[in-house]
Amino acid sequence: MADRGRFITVEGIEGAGKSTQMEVIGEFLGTRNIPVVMTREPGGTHLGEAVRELLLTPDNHGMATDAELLLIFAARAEHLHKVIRPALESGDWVLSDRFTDATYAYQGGGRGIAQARIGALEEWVQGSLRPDLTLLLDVPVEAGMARIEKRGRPDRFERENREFFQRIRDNYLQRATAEPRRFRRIDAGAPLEQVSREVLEAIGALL
Ligand code: T5A
Repeated sequence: MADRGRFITVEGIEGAGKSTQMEVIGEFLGTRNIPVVMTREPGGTHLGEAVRELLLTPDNHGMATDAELLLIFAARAEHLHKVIRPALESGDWVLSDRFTDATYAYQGGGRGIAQARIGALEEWVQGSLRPDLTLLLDVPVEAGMARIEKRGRPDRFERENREFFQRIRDNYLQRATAEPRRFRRIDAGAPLEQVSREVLEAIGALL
């Protein structure tokens, strides 16, 4: 049986540079001939992408916070079942743009849902599976927002106020401090080349 692949997640507030760094990591692993499945949450499966649409459309303004939380974990259960676990078991690496730390940060820190309630769902849906490495691209809220402001119509999350995103950033930072072995915090307000260099250093350490 192949060795289990590595599971890497990329986290941060909007505009932190997650998509940009996903590409950088994907290219790097490609040059090392490491098979990698690149995916995202919410999403990554047919069902997950449909749930993503429900979560992001501003038409669902005022969604109950528990409905939001449960939709995210429903999409995650499908993602784990169809994509993440099979890939890891076959020896592929999995690189996910967001995972459960985003739920603690957004639904916990942002919306105020108790961490223990999120923890119960995490246990139910994931069992003992956790990422091997989580890259926290940390950027001040104003800087992240400035990067995404030029884009078109803001989604349901992007319409929230600065305080919401500040709570999310704070929650991510607390989690990174609490789990220093899994997290690598990277100053994502720095120039792109520097961020990419630090990201690849962290990935290189897994090889
Ligand atoms: N969500 C998700 C939850 O609430 N709970 C959950 O459990 C999960 C999984 C998903 C939404 O769902 C929520 C959180 C989110 O609101 P998303 O598309 O995954 O949405 O996430 P976004 O954060 O919205 O993605 P963004 O595209 O906004 O941000 P990225 O990917 O972090 O940023 P990126 O790479 O697109 O870069 C943005 C811009 O900045 C530039 C890029 O070129 C680009 O123009 N940039 C830099 N500029 C200067 N210096 C740098 N170092 C730069 N890095 C990138």
